[in-house]
Amino acid sequence: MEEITKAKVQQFDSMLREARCVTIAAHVNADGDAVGSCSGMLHYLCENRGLDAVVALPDRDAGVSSFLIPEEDRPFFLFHGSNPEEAERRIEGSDLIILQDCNGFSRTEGLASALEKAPAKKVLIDHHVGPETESFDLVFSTSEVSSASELLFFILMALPDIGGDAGKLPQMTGLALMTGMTTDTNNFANSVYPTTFDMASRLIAAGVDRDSILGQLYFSYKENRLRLMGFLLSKMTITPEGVAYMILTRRNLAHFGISEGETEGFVNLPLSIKEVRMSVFLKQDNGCFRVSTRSKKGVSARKFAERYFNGGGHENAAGGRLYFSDEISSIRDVVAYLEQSINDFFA
Ligand SMILES: [Mn+2]
Repeated sequence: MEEITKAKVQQFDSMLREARCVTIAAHVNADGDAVGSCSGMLHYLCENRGLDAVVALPDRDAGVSSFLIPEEDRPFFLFHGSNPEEAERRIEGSDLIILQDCNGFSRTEGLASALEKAPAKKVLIDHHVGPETESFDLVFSTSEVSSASELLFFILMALPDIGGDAGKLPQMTGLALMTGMTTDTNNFANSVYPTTFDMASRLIAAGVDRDSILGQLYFSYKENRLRLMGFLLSKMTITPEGVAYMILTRRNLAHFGISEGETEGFVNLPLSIKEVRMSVFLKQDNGCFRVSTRSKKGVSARKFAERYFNGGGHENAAGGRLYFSDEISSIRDVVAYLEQSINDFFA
């Protein structure tokens, strides 16, 4: 992988050798890749390097990715959303900060100012476009990988103590990185590169139990999650431009007794329809709707999210927000804005 040069690996290795107190962070609304890459790094730093390392996330908890945090790991995960002082104190006292799965500190919301101000050395490991390189001492960034977990896997492989032997990774690191890659590729359905299969193959050879990961990710849902999915699909709108959209309100969630994090993946469903070129999923949040966009080749979900929803992301998988305002104050207004945006985008 071109991004992982000898010089950068050496620099990272010496940063780890000099570090005493490390904090690993990732983006808000942490997904499988964010939690997976953080847990993967955490176990490597603690078990193979003997470092004092913790993960700090902006959220209240790890939501659907909680299975990646077994009981004994909980003390090593700080959630700013539920205990801001603890997370901020830790960041202030760190001498190395590693940010993963986002292109800059602004994506860490509540953690951002503490991370920016911290006197620590800073490393970025990410697969999104537009890394904020000026905020970091060392940057590993390429969008030619499936996930931050995959990029981290190959960085670890290049470190002298691992020497390309995935068998030398802590067991939990292998499991966590495989999980992050699996969720970001939607189980090998998108953003898959030759290196992605290489990583999977080497981790399986090293004993990672993929069946148990798939069991946790895809065969452990609540009945009502599927019923909510059915409800939303039955109300889905498909525009003449081939854009499918679904709107999830707080009331829907309450009615089905489902948490917002459990609707992860819903946005992908409409793409199974031949005529659908892009899918847009809106979820009601505090004072806004969170917007997810997914597209097929030839349509840019990223541009759509950037242009109309203050967002960004990957070419075919992006997101943003639609804030309530004087003009947009009801679901009807949201639908009108969305329809108009779609019209404008394909005009
Ligand atoms: Mn990711």
